[in-house]
Amino acid sequence: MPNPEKTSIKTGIIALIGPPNVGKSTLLNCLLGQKISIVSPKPQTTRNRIMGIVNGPDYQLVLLDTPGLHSARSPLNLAMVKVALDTLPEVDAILFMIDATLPKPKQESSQLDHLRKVNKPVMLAINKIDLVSKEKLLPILTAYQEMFPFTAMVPISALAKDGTATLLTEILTLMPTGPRLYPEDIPTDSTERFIVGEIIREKIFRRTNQEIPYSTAVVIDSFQEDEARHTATIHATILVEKGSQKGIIIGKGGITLKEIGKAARHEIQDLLGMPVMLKLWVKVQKNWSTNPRFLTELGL
Ligand SMILES: Nc1nc2c(ncn2[C@@H]2O[C@H](COP(=O)(O)OP(=O)(O)OP(=O)(O)O)[C@@H](O)[C@H]2O)c(=O)[nH]1
Ligand SMILES: [Mg+2]
Repeated sequence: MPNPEKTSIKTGIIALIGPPNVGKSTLLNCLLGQKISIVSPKPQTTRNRIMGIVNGPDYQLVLLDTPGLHSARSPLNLAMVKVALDTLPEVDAILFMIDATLPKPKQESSQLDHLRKVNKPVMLAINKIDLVSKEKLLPILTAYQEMFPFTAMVPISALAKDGTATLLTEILTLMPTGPRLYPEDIPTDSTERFIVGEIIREKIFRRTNQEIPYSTAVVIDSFQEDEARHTATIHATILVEKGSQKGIIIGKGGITLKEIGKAARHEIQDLLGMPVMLKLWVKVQKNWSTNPRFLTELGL
């Protein structure tokens, strides 16, 4: 029997767009109520489009987390920005996000030029308000109001889950009505294999510095679930571009790699809901980040 409630709900797609490190992935995880997209204090953590499907009794919102917009021009950086901009034609609305502690109106105004071209409703989310006073927030609101015809401007803290319910309500006003686009029981279109690689990459971002995180990619070599024993065995290779970087990732007596593996394994176990054997290797693959074929393999 068709259920009229189910065929005429608010349902649509919104892209989370903005500079690196403003909290786009944190917001995706917050609205989804589950960690799908990796987060780190370093810019340019997210490299791919990450989908999160949020279901309510009378709505289904498809959120697309994207890599931060930036002006670095290496092949990897260009591919990441392209991933973000390529989402724009397929969405119903755009959420542009800035960091309340670090507004960069000039830079962000030129990023908004990309959004002017697609002619879709754009909302502004001003994130990290847990770190600024109300007096500091007001001039930011005024400046951005003059910059772009945002449909709404919502101050939030994605980390403290403050203002995010209001944000969700505002987003839903921009969504068309229709049937659900995806089944209710899938939170994302990413494979477990992909998320496992991302978790390992997050631990590298959190434990290494300078150019190391940016010179690193993770490839899952094998992923085997033993259903009878209810365990999984995962082999993954961390690629770096130079021998010296390999040494840093491994660390003195293997300590850094051990820590990366331990932290990743814990989180992967939570994801899969079973004990995990995780084996990590580090391999030098010169210039992986400028090799178009390899970038395509990484979904870039
Ligand atoms: N204090 C505070 N920190 C936040 C908030 N939201 C995110 N962060 C922190 O900001 C940093 C960046 O968060 P991400 O979610 O990775 O940011 P992003 O925009 O996805 O970054 P890229 O993927 O690099 O573009 C992390 O250290 C987060 O914990 C917030 O509301 N308040
Ligand atoms: Mg991110």
